[in-house]
Amino acid sequence: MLKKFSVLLLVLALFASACGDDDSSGGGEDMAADSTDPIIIPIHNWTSQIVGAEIVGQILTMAGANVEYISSDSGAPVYEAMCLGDVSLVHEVWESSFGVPFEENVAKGCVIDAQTHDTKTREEWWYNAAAGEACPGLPDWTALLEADCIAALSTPETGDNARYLGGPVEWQKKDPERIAALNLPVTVVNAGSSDAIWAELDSAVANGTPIMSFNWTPNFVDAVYEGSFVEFPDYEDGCFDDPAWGTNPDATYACGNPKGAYLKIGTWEGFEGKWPHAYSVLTSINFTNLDLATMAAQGDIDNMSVADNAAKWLEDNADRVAEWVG
Ligand code: TMO
Repeated sequence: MLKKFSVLLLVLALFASACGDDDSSGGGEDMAADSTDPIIIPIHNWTSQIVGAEIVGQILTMAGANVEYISSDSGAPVYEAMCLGDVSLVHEVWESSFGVPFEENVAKGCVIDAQTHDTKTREEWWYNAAAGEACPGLPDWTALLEADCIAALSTPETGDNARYLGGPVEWQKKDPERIAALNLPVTVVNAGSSDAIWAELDSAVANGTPIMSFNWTPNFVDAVYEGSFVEFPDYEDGCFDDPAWGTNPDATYACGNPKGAYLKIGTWEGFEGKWPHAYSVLTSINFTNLDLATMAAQGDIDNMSVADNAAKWLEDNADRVAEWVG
């Protein structure tokens, strides 16, 4: 009797351990069932990410997962939260903005480099057509050393310096470092939101005023406004961390941001163990440049709501989504 009982216990113990977490919804046959705990998806502050978060959440829901959203800083804090398991994934890890905190936490082991999208990204200073006319040397960055160009880009706020409208500080651009390294007569003014950048861009273009602001690709801007990225010295290994690199032997960041940079999906280290099926679906998701540009354009040009934007993208890409969901 005692022996029979302990065999039963042993069987139960094996069953429990094969099912993973005790809060798992696993039934008798489905030993690898995902936990019913919600997968926590962060919402950041630019359109493709906000719409993509809704799309990723709906794809994981189709795969049987429960999802929950939280608003989250997109810089180092979201990777720290992911390390603690408080955020389950980031589906738009932009190399140029977030590569450093992402890779630091991957190196610690608490964040997983789960998937690399086909999307190739660039985040850089950008100028409109009027700035191009005022600064004929652009896109080459040395145009920003010319007095006429600087005067055309200066405002009362920036005095004798040109004004550069940067993104929100949480996007972690090294603009002050670059300005110091290249000795540029430029003052950074950080916008409070992406919408604030687009509003200024729109009125500058409407008024024919030169403007230099942060922009990135893939985005909607190319489809609406004439303009180009400033070409700084090409990014190479060492530029961001080795002062000896580049024209200024005493400073890092004497270069542009990487071109053709990655866009990745990162997850909490416990994601795959807790939601193995959702993990395999998540890591089959692969956004292209056109996907992100479309999400951005549907939101920022067509003014679609996040819900309508995501629904349209999911409908237009139903075959790919069905393949990802399996
Ligand atoms: C991370 N971002 C796309 C806003 O540059």
